[in-house]
Formats: sequence, structure tokens, C-alpha cells
Amino acid sequence: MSIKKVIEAIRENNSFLITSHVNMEGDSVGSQLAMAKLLEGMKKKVYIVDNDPIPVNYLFLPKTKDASNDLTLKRDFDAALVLDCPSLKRIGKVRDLITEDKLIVNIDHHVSNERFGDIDWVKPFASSAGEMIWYIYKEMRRKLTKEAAMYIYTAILTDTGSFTYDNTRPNTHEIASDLLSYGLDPAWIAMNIYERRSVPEIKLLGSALTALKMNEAGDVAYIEVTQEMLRSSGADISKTENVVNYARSIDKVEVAVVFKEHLADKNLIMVSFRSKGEVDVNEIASLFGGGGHKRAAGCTVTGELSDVRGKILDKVEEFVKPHRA
Ligand SMILES: [Mn+2]
Repeated sequence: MSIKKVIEAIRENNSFLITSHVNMEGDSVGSQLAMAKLLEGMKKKVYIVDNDPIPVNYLFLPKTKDASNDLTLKRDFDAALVLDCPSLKRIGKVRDLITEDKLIVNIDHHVSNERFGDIDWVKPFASSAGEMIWYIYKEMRRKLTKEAAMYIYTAILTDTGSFTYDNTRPNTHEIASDLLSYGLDPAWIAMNIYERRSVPEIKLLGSALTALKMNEAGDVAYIEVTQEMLRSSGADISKTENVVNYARSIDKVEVAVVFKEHLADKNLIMVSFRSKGEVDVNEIASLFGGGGHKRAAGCTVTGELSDVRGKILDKVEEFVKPHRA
């Protein structure tokens, strides 16, 4: 389905619920706020509701107070816009707000997207969901504002790893150039997102990196983050996201995996995968009920940490093997 169907749904309905995946990051935050801005400019009623609060490093953005994670409030809306979300399960408890009678519009760029909407607009070649909101602005000939540009720029910047991942394409830079022309300050935005870490977060990174292990061939790096590590660091669990990138950055590493015990349930293991080259970690994560992108994916598996680690590392070996020289 196409962007045209999405625009039709926007035009034909008056009130909207906007949501995204659990454990939000820059793209989910930026794309939702940009979409809300577009709809408000058209005098539509908008509610942004997410399973989790916005991470603190995105609170520099204007209007983050418009996003709520209070699921008890009653909200009436015609259509739900689900952004940056490969499956309906990934919106967490917000799922309960979307009753049978609501139109579901699925706007996403994950290759693993399950096409769960009444309208599905899935563009795996888009750098981010934020980029897709930019297309909607342009297609509808709605004027961008500095505020909306800041949301979309944040989405693109974070989802492309600051323009370093392979989803960075010529048009990604063209769009970024358009966004900067609204007077954004890229250094200030990057400082807010990347350089306002807390001491506990850096200490947690330290203990996680100390726990790093390698496979025999030296091309798989993995890290276990236990409840104990999370508790003793005092760090916010959402702040462990970049640990996996350090593991991937090791020379000759093809795949990096982080296993993280859930703070509330020791037998819930959150697994993040990163690939540096040809190994498709989305395929591996999919085998365990998760998904994502070719070089960045995740899943949540029930079981004891050591069992989950064993099962997953066996699969990773299987996938890495054919790529060994
Ligand atoms: Mn995204």
C-alpha cells in the first residue's frame, strides 16, 4: 500500500492516537512528535500515548509533554497511527486502547514489519520512520516548521547512527539538508542526545565491557548484563542500548550480542544483536520471536540467562560460519 492511502486516512479522520514501540528511542520519539505537529496544523485532535516515558536525552525537544504514558485516561479517537513499529505486540500496553472499531495505520521502515494495519505503508529503504513523515509533509504540501524539522532530524540522526549506518543514502542527506535549512543547530541537537550521560550510565557501561566475551573464532562478541549489574550501577535500564555497539566495534567482529536480564523478571532476557557485515541479524532475531533490521535487531526470550545465551550463540555461530574465509 502507498503513502496515498495514509494521506487519505489523515484527511478523512478527525481524531488520532499516535503510538510507537516500547523502549522508545530517537526515531520513535521524533516521528511521533512530527506526525502530531502535522495533524495539529490541520486542526485534528491528537493523542500521543506510549507504553514507556520518553527517554531523558530526548526531553530537550519541544512538546515532549504532549506524549503520555498514562494508559488509564479515556481517549476517544477514530484512527491509530502506529509508527516505527514492526508488530502490534511491540506497542505494549497501548494495544488495549485500540479497540476493534478503530482504523489502524501502520507506518514503518522495519524489514520485519508484520503488516498488521488496515493501512500498511512499509518502506524498508527509508532510513527511519521520521524520514517517512517528511515524505508525508512533502506529498501533502504541508509546510515544515523549525520544530517539526527538529523532530525529523532527530529521528534520522539517531536511526542512521549519525549517518554512519548503511541505511544512509544520498536522499537521506538531501532530506537532512532540507531540515537544517529551517535553522536547526546540529551541534546542539547532537550534544543533547549523545553527551548528557549520567555517571551511573558510564559506570554500567564499564562493568558491561569488563564482562565482554569472545567466541573461539574471534568474530562474535557478547556481553551479559545481569540484574545485579543494573542494580549496583543505579543506571536507567534504557541506557544500556549502546553497549552492543562497543562490542561490534572490535576488529574482526561480525556479530555482537548483548543479553540483558529484565529488572522485574530475571527470566526475561532482552537480546540485542548488531552485525557489521553480511550476517543478517534480523533473521536470527526472527527465529526467537523478534526482529528489526539486517544489522540491528532484537528479541525477548524467556528462560535462564545461561540457557538463552547458549541457544542464541549456537544460532549466531550457524549464521556467521558461511561468511568465514
Ligand atoms: Mn526506526
